[in-house]
Amino acid sequence: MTATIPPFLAACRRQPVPYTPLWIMRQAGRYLPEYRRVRSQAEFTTLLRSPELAAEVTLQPLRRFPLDAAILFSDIMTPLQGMGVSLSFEPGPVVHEPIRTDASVDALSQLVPERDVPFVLESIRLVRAGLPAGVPLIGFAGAPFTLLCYLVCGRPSKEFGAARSFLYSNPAAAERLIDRLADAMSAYLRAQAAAGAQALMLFESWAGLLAPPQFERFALRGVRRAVAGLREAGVPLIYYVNQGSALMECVADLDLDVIGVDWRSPLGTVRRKLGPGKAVQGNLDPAALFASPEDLRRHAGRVLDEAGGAPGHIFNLGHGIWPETDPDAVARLIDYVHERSSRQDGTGAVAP
Ligand code: 1CP
Repeated sequence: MTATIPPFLAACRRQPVPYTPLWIMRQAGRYLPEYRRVRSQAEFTTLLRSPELAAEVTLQPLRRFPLDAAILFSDIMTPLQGMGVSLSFEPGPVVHEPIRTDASVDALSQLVPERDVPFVLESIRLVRAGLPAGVPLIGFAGAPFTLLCYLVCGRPSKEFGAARSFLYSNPAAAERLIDRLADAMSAYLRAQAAAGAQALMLFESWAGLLAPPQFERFALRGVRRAVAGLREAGVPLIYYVNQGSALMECVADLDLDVIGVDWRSPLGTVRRKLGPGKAVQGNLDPAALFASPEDLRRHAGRVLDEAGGAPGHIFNLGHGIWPETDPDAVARLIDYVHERSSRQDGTGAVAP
């Protein structure tokens, strides 16, 4: 007899599942009182660098909710510190010397994960030891273009104008930076899988800033290069493309298993654009968690209906959960998605 594969991993591979698996972007974080308690005792960077604390906050939402996956508590900027970038969190990342010249691109050191970020790998080992067998752990990294946005601008921004103009004013340096970051994130993700991560996710949080030609030239250049060597890790690969509804045709042929999408387009439309070769992850508006219980069920039900019942849907929010969210609303959402999707017969129909 073969061991049953956890629903999250089955859905990543577009295999049938007993119910739609669900996890929540930023499920470990400030909306949980137990996270705020740990955080009141330790700086964010201390949390990131202490395997015991990072493992503890990773596991917190799993103790509270029947989530179908865990995601390592870390930040997309963590490996950049390992490459020699000086930064702080205020609370978003602030890069003390933004990268805008060829010389500063060349000054980035190569990332050797075991040497430069051993605490991340140790956190992964501790989380795996503390997780129930049916709940896989997702490792992650920032996608190269999204990291470039923070490195070039130096701090969070609505438009990331300095990053976008850098792509036009110095495209050669931008490509070199993308390549450096892609190689580093590739090594970083491979090390996470070797330490025990059972799926790997790239966050393209700022994809929506780019028109398709720039997205192809810079963002996808980085993603293709980052994932080129990752298939041998043998784990599903997820690419989250925030505000990417105009970009879905561009990502359909990537060698990846799952595309994560925001809430701005219905999943049915997204799936038609992606074709049958990709699973989808998403896409409830994080603001929907502020609806009445009845309305929340309606909004979540619409996401399930749009996903269509064919294998290959992982329920999630379209972006990170807001710190102001009531954890009880999360509990209701998870129960509803599990219960309602377990009545689907795999063809998209729902039993009465
Ligand atoms: O004060 C605090 O407690 C720090 C707030 C915080 C937290 C809880 C930051 C700073 N990062 C995190 C954790 C984090 N970041 C996780 C944890 C795991 C989980 O999901 O439970 C993950 C996956 C990230 C990834 C991340 N960091 C992304 C990609 C996902 C996304 O939200 O689009 C991005 C863009 C960041 C940058 C960042 N780090 C922190 C903040 C507040 C931000 C966003 C800044 C901005 O708005 O530009």
